[in-house]
Amino acid sequence: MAETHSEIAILGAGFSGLAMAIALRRAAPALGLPADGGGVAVFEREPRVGGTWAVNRYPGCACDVPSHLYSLAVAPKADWSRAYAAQPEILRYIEDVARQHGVGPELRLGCGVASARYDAAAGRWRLRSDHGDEHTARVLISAVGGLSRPKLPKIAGIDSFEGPVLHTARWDDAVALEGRRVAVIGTGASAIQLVPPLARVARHLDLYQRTPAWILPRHDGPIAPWVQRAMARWPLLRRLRREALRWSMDARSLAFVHMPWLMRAVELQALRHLRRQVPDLALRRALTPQYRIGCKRILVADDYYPAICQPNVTLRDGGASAIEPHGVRDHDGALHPADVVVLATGFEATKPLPEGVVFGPGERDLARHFGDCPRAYLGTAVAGFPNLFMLVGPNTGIGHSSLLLIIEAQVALVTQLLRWMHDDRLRTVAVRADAEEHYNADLQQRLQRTVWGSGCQSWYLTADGRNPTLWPGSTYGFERMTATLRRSDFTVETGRDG
Ligand code: NA7
Repeated sequence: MAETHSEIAILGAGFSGLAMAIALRRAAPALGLPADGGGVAVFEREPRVGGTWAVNRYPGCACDVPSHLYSLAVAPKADWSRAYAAQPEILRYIEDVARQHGVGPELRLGCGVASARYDAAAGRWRLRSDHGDEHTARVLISAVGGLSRPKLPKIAGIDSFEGPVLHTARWDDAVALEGRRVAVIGTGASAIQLVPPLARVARHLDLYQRTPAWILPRHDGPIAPWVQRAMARWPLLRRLRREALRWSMDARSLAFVHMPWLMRAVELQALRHLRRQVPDLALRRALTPQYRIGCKRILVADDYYPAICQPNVTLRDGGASAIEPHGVRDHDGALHPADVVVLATGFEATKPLPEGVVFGPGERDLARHFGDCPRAYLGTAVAGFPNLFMLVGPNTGIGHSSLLLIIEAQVALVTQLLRWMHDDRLRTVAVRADAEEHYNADLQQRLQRTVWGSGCQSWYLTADGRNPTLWPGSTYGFERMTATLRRSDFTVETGRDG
């Protein structure tokens, strides 16, 4: 089998992997890398770039962060067509960004990494691709994203269903839904986007709800062409719009993190939205959440409630108790026929990396090391795993603003680490265990009073209620925290070869 080598290997070509590849190109001279992307290999399992935006292709898929904030600072876009961009426009944007920044030679598309093992004697990561090819790299950067592994529900009899079973993140366009009876399991962010377009084409849609979600109005709509032109002509306008969005969204972190009681005012707004859109009292009651708003991700939708009120849609409150070859049993045991089952059941958010993939020195499995509750230093470095950096690692998720702001802050931090390695000819860099410990003790302390711990079950939390996913603060706070590299928090080995 062929063996190749690069200074840096990146796992994943979604937003974070590409942002990293772009930063490496921009900093290439300072890092001793060729300017043409040489020295960097980006491994991506899918045949195209885009990450979560390439695989989530279900009807209605869109972002719930406003477009002008859901774009990279290094790749501004003036002509977003809608206040909240839909998946095809975001995917096009990602592809354009890669092209405009020349990211291409470093891409290994359709080439997943089956395993990455640290070879301490050689000071190299040894990667084996899904095709069995070997690759070595001095530094490994995981950019696999927090929501990349679909969560498949353990519903009795699910394997016995005779029709197609689709997960929202593994959509198959070949499965026809027009005129069919569709069962949708789950009522989270993906489901509320999927239900309206599905209800328009399905003969009947049964929606299995386990927990009603809090939903705010989305206020989506097209951005007028003259506004797009003005933003292109006067970049300051676009920047002002972005900053205004960022400030207003970040201000919410105060309520999420420090004053959960303030969320009551937001609950009233959501209840008003529900009252306006759902006239039927019994249905309204079934759709009224019983937990503090913000504890699970707050959803935004203008067309979800109206879709549920359509005559061909039935809300099956209480969830699905079993699946049989030709239908789904509701909470009360009644069987409802279905031709297709759609699982809108989310992701393995607290375990984004499976076991058996990344092994540090001494064959230590990173996923096992993480156990049920992953932790890292600034969500980026893990004690005991030299020359490994993570993007969108533990506690970097953000419920109230754009994850891309966090990603760019992490990319800047990793670039600083790489620059240090280059300048001081370092063989290895690893975060110190006590620095990681100290950082996480502080983090968990701050997480204690947040709305996420106010008593609901969500994908943010582990089964025992710990929070390994979210950053308890503002995007500005994360940026400040990661802006200056504290070298004393790391141990290094000098004497780099090559
Ligand atoms: P989410 O937000 O995790 O939602 C998953 C939904 O599926 C949620 O309503 C769950 O109910 C439901 N679910 C999960 N397992 C089951 C079983 N076994 N039976 C019935 N219902 C179930 O995932 P999404 O894909 O919607 O969104 C994920 C993120 O992607 C989103 O926040 C954005 O950041 C993008 P529960 O509430 O757990 O009772």
